[in-house]
Order: sequence, then structure tokens, then C-alpha cells
Amino acid sequence: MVTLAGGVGAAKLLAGLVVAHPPGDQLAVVNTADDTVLHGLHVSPDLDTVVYTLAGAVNPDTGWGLTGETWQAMDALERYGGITWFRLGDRDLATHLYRTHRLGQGAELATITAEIAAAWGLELAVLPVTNDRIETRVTTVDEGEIGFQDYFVRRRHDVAVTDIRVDGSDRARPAPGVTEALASAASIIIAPSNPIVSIGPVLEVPGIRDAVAARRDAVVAVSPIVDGAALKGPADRLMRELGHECSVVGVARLYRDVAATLVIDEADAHLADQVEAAGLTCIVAPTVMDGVESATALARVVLSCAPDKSGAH
Ligand code: FO1
Repeated sequence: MVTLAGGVGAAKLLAGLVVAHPPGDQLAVVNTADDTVLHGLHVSPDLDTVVYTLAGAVNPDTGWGLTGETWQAMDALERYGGITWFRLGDRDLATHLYRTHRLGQGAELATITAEIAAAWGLELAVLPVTNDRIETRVTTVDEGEIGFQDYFVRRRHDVAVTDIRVDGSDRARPAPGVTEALASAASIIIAPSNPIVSIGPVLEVPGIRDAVAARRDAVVAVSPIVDGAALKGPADRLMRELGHECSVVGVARLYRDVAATLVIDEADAHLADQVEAAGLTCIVAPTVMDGVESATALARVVLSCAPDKSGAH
């Protein structure tokens, strides 16, 4: 079983999927277009959010970073007028130090991610979608093109956007094993992540969209839009600004070529017919996850939609 994942929403669903299905039989393929280099350190927010969440170590208040974190390095950095708008906690810094050191030694991001996931005791496999550098670039009305974290964190995604592109996606290659896993997985899940800036870059890596589309019947997506709004982040605003209907119907239209089934929240039950008119089977269920129990319930719904319920994945 393969899950295409962004950050917080995906990590929550994965926390349920590893309860509902053997984790050793699962692979999370994670967006890396949010990655950034700060203080010379390579930060991979979505990979770390998935790993920390599945390790039970994520900060429950933010959904990213580590629980029980301290901020002495950031406080010390402030004295120098260094970059502190992107908050790296003291313990979290160790992950970026390790990753950057290993990249400097010539190790691939996929190898390093496996090392980090193993160190946190994860049984499910976690892979970056690509070992190559891809980077979401955001065109804003006021400032032209800026980097993703500049948009997301520094500007608190509170600026008007006219375009999104994924730099490097034309040259990127899927990380080893990703295309093969998509071809052989009994089911593929598209997590309730931002369809434009989280799942979009994953599908843009050459070969990935085609590999997922080839398995369309086995693909179940979960809508990140509930009652016309994103539960977290700018998915709703971005969808509107980039010309998509901001509803589960808009999500269905974005995914119609790659997914056969869309799980929508009960709040959107009245739109199920329109989702089906877009060409997807629509399943209505509670999709808001406020803990492992609700995430597991949603995971069970998702798994029950997958074509092969025999357990062979
Ligand atoms: N998000 C914030 O809103 N503010 C931060 O200071 C911040 C720091 C940060 C550090 C490490 C990390 O792994 C994630 C961090 N995030 C922060 C979250 C991250 O920017 C976004 O959640 C993702 O890029 C979007 O999926």
C-alpha cells in the first residue's frame, strides 16, 4: 500500500493507517518541494512531520516539530540578527544537522530518510518522492516570485498568489523504488494534503502522475477541503486564486485523472452527486481527524474503498 503524502494532514491519516493495516506493508511517498536550506542546513518539513508524527513525537499544538521542544538556539540566533522567522527547535536541529552532514557525504535523501525513520523506530517505509532538488516557487501579486517557506511561514500564506511552479520538476527522477511500488501496490491513497502545493509537486515529478493514473482504479483520495475550507493551511485560498472551485467538487476535478474514489466529509454529503458527476466514486464519512481514534476510523473507511481487501498489498 502506498500513500502520497504532504505534511500535517497526511501524517495524521498515516497515524491511523498504521493502526488499521500492517505498517511493514506500507510506503509513504512524501513531498519534498517544501524543502529549504536555512543556516546552511537542509530542512525537509514534510518528511520530518511524517516521521515525527508516526514516532509519536510531533508537537501536538503545531502538527510539526517535536514535542517538548526548547528554543535556545533560536534565542541565541536572535542576538546576531539571524533568520528566526522559521523556527527550528533545539532537538529538531539535530535532524537537519544529520541530514545535511549525510548529504555532504554524498548520501541520497532517500537513504538518509530511511536512516532517520529507522532511528525513530518506524516500521512503515518513508521515501522522498525524489532524491533530486525540487522547489515550489510562488508568484505573488505584490512581490513577484518567492520561495515556498517565504510564502507559507514568513508571509503566513496571507498574500495574493497568481501562479505556482515546481522548480526542478522537469529534471527530477522518482526516488528508487517509487515507480515500482506504485505499479505493484494493491492500493494507493492520496492523503488529505494540499492538492496544489503538497500532492501537486509529487505528481509533477516525471513518471509519477502517469504511474498513478495507470492505477487509477486502485487510487482513493481523501479531500482536504471540508465545507468549502481547508482544515489547515492555504489550500482553500490557493484553489480559488488559481481558478479552481474551492469545494470537494474542485478537489474531484483536480484528481479525476488519477483517482477513482474520493472520500469527502459528512458536511459535504450534499455534493456527493457532483463528485460522482466529475467521474469519481464518492464516499461520505467523518474525515476530520482530532486524534488517533478518528484517524484510524478514517483509515478503515479508506481501506474499505480500496479494490483489494484481501490484505495482499
Ligand atoms: N511552520 C510555521 O508556520 N512556522 C515555523 O516556524 C515552522 C518551522 C518548521 C520547522 C521545521 C519543520 O519541519 C516544519 C516547520 N514548519 C513551520 C512547518 C512547515 O513550514 C509547513 O508545515 C510545511 O512546509 C507545509 O507542509
